[in-house]
Amino acid sequence: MKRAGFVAILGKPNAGKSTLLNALIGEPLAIVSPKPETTRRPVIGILTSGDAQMVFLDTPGIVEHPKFELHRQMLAEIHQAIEDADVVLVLFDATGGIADVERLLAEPIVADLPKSGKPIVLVLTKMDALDDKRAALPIIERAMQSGIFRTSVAVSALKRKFLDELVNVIVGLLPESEFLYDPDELSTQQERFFVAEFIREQVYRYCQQEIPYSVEVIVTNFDERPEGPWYIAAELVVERHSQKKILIGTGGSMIKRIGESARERIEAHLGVPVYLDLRVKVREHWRNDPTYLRSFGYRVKPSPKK
Ligand SMILES: Nc1nc2c(ncn2[C@@H]2O[C@H](COP(=O)(O)OP(=O)(O)OP(=O)(O)O)[C@@H](O)[C@H]2O)c(=O)[nH]1
Ligand SMILES: [Mg+2]
Repeated sequence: MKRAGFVAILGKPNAGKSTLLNALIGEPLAIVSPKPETTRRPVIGILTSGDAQMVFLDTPGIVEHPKFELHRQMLAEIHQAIEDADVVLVLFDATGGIADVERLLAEPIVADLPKSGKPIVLVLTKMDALDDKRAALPIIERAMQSGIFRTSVAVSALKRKFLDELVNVIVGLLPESEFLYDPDELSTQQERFFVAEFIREQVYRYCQQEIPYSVEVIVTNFDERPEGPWYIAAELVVERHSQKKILIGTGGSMIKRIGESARERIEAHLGVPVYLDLRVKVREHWRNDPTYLRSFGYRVKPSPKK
């Protein structure tokens, strides 16, 4: 008997959702950063193990106070992932305290999860960062009191600890089904998407303050040349001219550093040499502009007529 289904990974920004997705599928597919609000669009990662196939949906973090249209779009993606899911994982950083878990439980998205009728699993992550593992117990106890969760599992995605236990729990909750995708597939998303994400990852790595949050990456050319390196061109879109200056850096030093690191990451992923051509463009206040967001591929609904 085979089992298969979609598994949404939810949680606050920085909880470790993308790291968990990568650890589960064994490939650094989703971008990761110590800065919050890294993931903006769901990342799909497929794990086929024995008679079970799990299609994981890594989602953007649940932002407490949405400030931009982009944030509202990220929240819409979370709702969509819950709708698509057969099983929902809610991640909590085990180094957080009781007050943090209370805040997570009070989030409307989390509090409303039981209405979905889907099995919800609490996943305590970053257990490696706890000196005293017993500190996790009151957190689990408080979360389980809410009645939201079917069960709980404590893991470390970084150290790949207790992931088999988590997978066993998930498999037990999946519906009986034939596999949804080819067992050799890791994702269903286009390489263009991952390339844009890998570039954005380096912006999060090298740039500070508001710059990473103000950058969107658009792949404008993806030429799989039969000979020589593949030619990939991308635009880094910022909100202001001052940000463009910082992103380019003195004598182009910053954009060069981002480009070199991103190229290495892209080459490792695609397995071919790549020529990466980056340009910086200004699109004022794109994070709050539905037209820009739509042109960047976000599924923004038209605003209601005033
Ligand atoms: N010690 C430790 N750190 C972890 C673990 N999992 C993730 N991290 C770190 O936590 C930070 C955030 O990880 P991400 O995977 O980007 O978190 P996320 O929930 O996807 O964040 P957003 O996409 O911003 O919502 C990174 O610095 C990770 O290295 C873990 O199991 N142990
Ligand atoms: Mg993420």
